[in-house]
Amino acid sequence: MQRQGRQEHVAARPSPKRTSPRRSASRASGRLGVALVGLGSLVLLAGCSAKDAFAFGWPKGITPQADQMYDLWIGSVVAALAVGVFVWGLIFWCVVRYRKRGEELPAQTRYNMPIEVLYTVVPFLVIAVLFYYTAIIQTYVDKRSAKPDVTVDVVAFKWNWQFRYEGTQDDTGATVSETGTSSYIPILVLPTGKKIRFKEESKDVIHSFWVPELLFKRDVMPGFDNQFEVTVRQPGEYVGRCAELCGTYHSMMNFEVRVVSPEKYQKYIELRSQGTSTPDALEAIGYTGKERYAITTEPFNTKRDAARDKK
Ligand SMILES: [Cu+2]
Repeated sequence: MQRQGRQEHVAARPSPKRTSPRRSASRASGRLGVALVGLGSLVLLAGCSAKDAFAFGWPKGITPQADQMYDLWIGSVVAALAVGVFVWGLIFWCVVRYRKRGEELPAQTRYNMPIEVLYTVVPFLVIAVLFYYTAIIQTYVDKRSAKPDVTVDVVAFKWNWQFRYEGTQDDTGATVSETGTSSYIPILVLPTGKKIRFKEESKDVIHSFWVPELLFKRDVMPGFDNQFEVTVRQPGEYVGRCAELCGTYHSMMNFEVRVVSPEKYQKYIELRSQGTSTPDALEAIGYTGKERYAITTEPFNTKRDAARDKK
């Protein structure tokens, strides 16, 4: 009979080999190794370089303050990974070593004082170390020098910015300043390697002064004298934004920061003091053509019915 034949065939098959626990444990650790190598390759391929991959997602900053924050981030991630790998290791080891082999339960361990003390004390130590470094770096990032080299008054209003260079005077006797409008992006020119203090002031609601590359933002609050200080290492053009939802045109409240050499900064301020316009003063320090105006962002259409008109 056909049915019988099939049974015979099944019976003739060699019985599956019993794998020893040690062999299956080594196979499992082999698979784990392959998975980790795969994960590592994925991280490396996703980043542009090894340094990017080992930044663990931390963006690049342009200030010494940002470098310190990077160190804190790396330290925290390494600590988290060390704890994670240890815990995952214990879990996988238990899964393989104590998997069910029969009806008999393995030895049950409870109230093991050394272990309980260990897993109370070690997390406390980890948190204490992280807290210590967080406090140290936060204090460093928030530090203000007795005498900054440049002080900029940052005035936020719905929905734009005004920057005033303290200690300067233009041809009308007023402080050299830069004010944005809905058709003009304000450009804030700053020198490299100098201690720059920002003094914030809001004319209406809460805004937030944010240049992503500084890896820092501080709220601009009515009635509060919020300040902070940075030293910018790298020249370049950086977009600045309002990072606090402040109303209808919040998303359009952009500005640009131009970081130039101290000599160019000095020349720019001198020209502005003589009454030269921002685009002309920028041209005099090497920004020509379209670069006389903002290049990292552009004025948005603030007409409320603009979207409707497009349809
Ligand atoms: Cu705002």
